[in-house]
Formats: sequence, structure tokens, C-alpha cells
Amino acid sequence: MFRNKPIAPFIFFLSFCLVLIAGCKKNRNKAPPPDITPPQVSIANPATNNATVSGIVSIQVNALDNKGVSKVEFYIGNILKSTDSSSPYVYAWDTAGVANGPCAIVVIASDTSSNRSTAQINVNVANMPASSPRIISLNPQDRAIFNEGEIISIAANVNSDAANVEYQFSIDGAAKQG
Ligand SMILES: [Ca+2]
Repeated sequence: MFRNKPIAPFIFFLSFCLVLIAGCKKNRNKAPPPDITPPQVSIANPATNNATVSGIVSIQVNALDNKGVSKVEFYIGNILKSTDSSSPYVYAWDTAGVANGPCAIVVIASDTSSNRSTAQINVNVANMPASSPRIISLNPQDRAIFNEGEIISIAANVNSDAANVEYQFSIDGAAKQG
């Protein structure tokens, strides 16, 4: 009677447990190692160090990573100007925002594990000075005739690249308003 006890299912169950434990251990060993490899980053444009630039400059960055690039940050000087999270990594930089002279372009690429790599290139900003303001209309018109004692409204429209325009009216060479 005792020998007829169903020992086979017990052995099967034990084997199942062992396989399960072994499987768990195996899976634990399968956990990927942390990514400690930083991205590779380089500035494709401007390509030449100390290049002279003006106007809108397309800053183009090549960034690669063994796991994946999460973002590329663009710094002009020390100021973060743009962040691009997908390739191609590009920033259209308006150089009018900085003074003429040497300027550092710094890009920082981050991977999905927050490893970071930096690339830098120095450029020489040489923006042209803004064009002179242009008077596009003036009142009264040239050689207009007025009656004595009549009040004359003097007005001018000025077109200028600059944000602030100083102006001055003069009559017979004498400044009246500035
Ligand atoms: Ca990486």
C-alpha cells in the first residue's frame, strides 16, 4: 500500500520547482549591464575652428551612441539656446544676437543613461552693421505752400533695421525736436 503512493507527481513537482528557481537565477543574470559608454559627438558645421560667421548659421551635429542619443543641447557661449532630441541635430543660430568677435559653440550630447559628451568649436562673429535708417515719407511735401499763421503738421516715416531710432526735426537748420 505504501509503495503504491503516488511519488512520481511529487518528484515531478520538485523538478518543476528546481527548474523554476534555475530559470529565475538565469533571468536575474540576464539583466543588462548599465550603459556607461558616453555618446560620440562632433560638430559638422561650422567645420573650421575660428571660422568667420555672420547672419544665420546652421549648426549641425553628429551624435551616435551604443544605446541611443536622447538629446543634443546647443550652447552659444555659456547660454543654452536649443535642444534637439532627434536626428539630424541642427540649430539655426542667428548671430545677430551676439557681439562681433570670438564666440564658442558648445554642444552636449546625452544618451538614454544620461552619459554626456561635449564638443566645441570657436568662431569669429563678424556681422555687418545695420544699414542707415531711411526716411520713406515726409510731411509737408517739398515746396508745399501755406498761408501765413497756418499751423503745419510735420511728420516723417522712418524705416530702420535698428530697434530704436533717434530723430530730430529742424527748421532752417535749427533743431526743434529730438
Ligand atoms: Ca551610451
